[in-house]
Amino acid sequence: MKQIRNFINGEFVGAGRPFDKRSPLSNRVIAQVAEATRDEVDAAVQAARAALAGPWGRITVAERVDLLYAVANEITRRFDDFLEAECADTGKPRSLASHIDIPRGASNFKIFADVVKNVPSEFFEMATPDGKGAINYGYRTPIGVVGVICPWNLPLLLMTWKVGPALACGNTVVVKPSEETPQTATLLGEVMNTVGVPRGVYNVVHGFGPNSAGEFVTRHPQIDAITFTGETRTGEAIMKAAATGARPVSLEMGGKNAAIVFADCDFDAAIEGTLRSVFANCGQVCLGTERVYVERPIFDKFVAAMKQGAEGLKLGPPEDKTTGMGPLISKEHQNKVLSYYQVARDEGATIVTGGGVPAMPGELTDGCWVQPTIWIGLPESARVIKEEIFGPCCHIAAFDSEEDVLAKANANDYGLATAIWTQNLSRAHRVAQRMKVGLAWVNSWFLRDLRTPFGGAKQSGIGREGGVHSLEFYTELKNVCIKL
Ligand code: NAD
Ligand code: 6OD
Repeated sequence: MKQIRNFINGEFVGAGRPFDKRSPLSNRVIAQVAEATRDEVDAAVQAARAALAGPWGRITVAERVDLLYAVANEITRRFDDFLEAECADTGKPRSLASHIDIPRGASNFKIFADVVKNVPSEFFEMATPDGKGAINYGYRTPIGVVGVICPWNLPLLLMTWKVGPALACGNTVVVKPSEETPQTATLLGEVMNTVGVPRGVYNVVHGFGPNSAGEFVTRHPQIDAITFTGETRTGEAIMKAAATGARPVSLEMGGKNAAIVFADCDFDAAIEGTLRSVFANCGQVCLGTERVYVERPIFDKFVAAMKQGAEGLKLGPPEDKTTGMGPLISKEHQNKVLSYYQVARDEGATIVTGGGVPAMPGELTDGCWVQPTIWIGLPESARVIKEEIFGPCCHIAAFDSEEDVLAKANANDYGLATAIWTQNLSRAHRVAQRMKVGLAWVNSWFLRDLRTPFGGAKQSGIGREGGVHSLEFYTELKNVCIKL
């Protein structure tokens, strides 16, 4: 049985109780993970503090940048190891992880190395009464030891999305991966050692949230800032923990994203993009679409094409090249998604396709599989239209005007992302600007330029990360005023 340990001060350790990691494909135990004790979390924080005061705090930006490039290159060199670990933990298709998760794991280090190398600081010259003047410049310092709390849906991608900029800015980190996906964060510890990142810069502690490693990290008084991706309710708990000591938080949280499809869209592109945004990663993408609004003249044709696309998705294991969709992450999450499938039936939905558990062969029989599912016919007040499900499902509704669809699409507590499908350029801008979200895609979905701001409005998040925006969170910006 594989043993997965904590990575503290450059060493793999594990004094705590082990817990089981199960495969989403079969529900069989595939590894034992060492749950970090409170003392181990404290040791990780102390190691991170020592590294900050020691070698990591002293190296030049150029040396730091070289190390981050080396990390990225080593991830790429060990691509197959990362791919195998990510697919084992999540059950996601290799075709998906090899295109998105692992390459982004590497590029998240390069982009932020480039940012810190190339972004200049601000400078203001001012007049003074004595006529001699003064100058002001902005000077950035690391914020300190950053607690990084991660989810399970895109484990390496979302963890490095935070660790990359944190390290690029000169901080050290204590990472708490999701209990469901411990492997790639641990593997990254090996990479850090191989390329010579000083001990204590990157630490990993495994475990759960409340009364476990997650809470031990977020409540630790020597954690200077907390960056989190996960459910909104968890983000609220973390914000409360961070209030003690008035520590800054960056929160990337839940979504209930709407796709808006106008009758003038490129129909095939809209279908392809919407199928991807609903079913990619088995619907477990925070940016994914769970509400689809389609202009009435093309509604029936759109629903029929979505049904055909969903029914054409082949469910299967990661290594099968024909697999279009894997399982959900866990039995617990499968039960949650299936409970929403029941809620939709209770609320009177018309089930266009799916709604249950597929029969899977052999060792996949007991895995966390659900059918790709589409509903129509529900009122906007229905729970499956209001609440985040985080599964491969959507409700499709017709709309009659721009005002109509904007009112419906914006009537939600979340505000993460939207995808707008139209060939009318003016309308595209108008609707994108009026959607209350952090990210609006037009004629695409999940097209990412890592220099752009990423984050959510309303209950989907606090703050923006990406490009220079990450500097706002991961550094302390000081103004130096010099009287001449
Ligand atoms: P989750 O909130 O259950 O867990 C996330 C992490 O928080 C895990 O590591 C967990 O152990 C830890 N945790 C839980 N309770 C804690 C506590 N009290 N204190 C400290 N840590 C705690 O989320 P999840 O189920 O892993 O991920 C799915 C959710 O993440 C969905 O809601 C999805 O929308 C959201 N998400 C958002 C984004 C984004 O960028 N906005 C990206 C991916 C996922
Ligand atoms: O692309 C990214 O940088 C990012 N943070 C994606 C988040 C996806 C949510 O599941």
